[in-house]
Amino acid sequence: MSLVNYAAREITCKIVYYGPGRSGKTTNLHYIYGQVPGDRKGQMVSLATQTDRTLFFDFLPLDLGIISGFTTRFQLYTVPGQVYYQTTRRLVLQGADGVVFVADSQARQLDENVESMQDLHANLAEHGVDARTVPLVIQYNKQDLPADLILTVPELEEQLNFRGVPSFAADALHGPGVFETLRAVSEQVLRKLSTGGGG
Ligand SMILES: Nc1nc2c(ncn2[C@@H]2O[C@H](COP(=O)(O)OP(=O)(O)OP(=O)(O)O)[C@@H](O)[C@H]2O)c(=O)[nH]1
Ligand SMILES: [Mg+2]
Repeated sequence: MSLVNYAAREITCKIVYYGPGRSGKTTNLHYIYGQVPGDRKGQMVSLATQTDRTLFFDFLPLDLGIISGFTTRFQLYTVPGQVYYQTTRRLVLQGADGVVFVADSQARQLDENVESMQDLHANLAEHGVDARTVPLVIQYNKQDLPADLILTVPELEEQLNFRGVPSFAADALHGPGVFETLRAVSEQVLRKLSTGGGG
């Protein structure tokens, strides 16, 4: 739920990176954190297990500067992808203004991607949100892996992109696709806000 403070002319939006375990959600935030200048970001908070799996969530506040006269801030979150953390995922998703679905392009992860996409829609419904109205962008991550291990973008589109939302091939480890994805979801969120669809 975006917070709009008209008196202070400030907008704060929540973007949630969703997807199956090990698809690269935390890696996206690390890459963004590493690229954004110090005066544009707050401290990144990661709550992870010793083996780097997200335990609760990651959090990264970003300052986008002034847009249409409003100081605009985005708060990026990741959910823990492991099936076990269903309750946490639902909590972190609550109040999201936009969602990035990070898919793992590896062929053997196809079922996990499909399940996670269904899980996303079930959890949005649980919050009483019509999934078709939530700004959503899909990222096909790990496209840097050898071609025999991964599905092509058209193959992934057919399995995952029923709404025909914007989608991007990515290699979150090295950067390609990371900011394209963030920009696309940001634009959708701000467009929805400016047309009065924000809550
Ligand atoms: N080759 C390659 N590896 C990646 C890419 N993105 C992430 N990885 C690796 O995949 C593993 C999992 O990445 P994470 O970012 O921790 O995955 P996650 O989605 O946050 O996982 P959970 O927190 O368990 O849900 C790590 O070893 C990353 O280095 C990518 O684009 N290409
Ligand atoms: Mg993680």
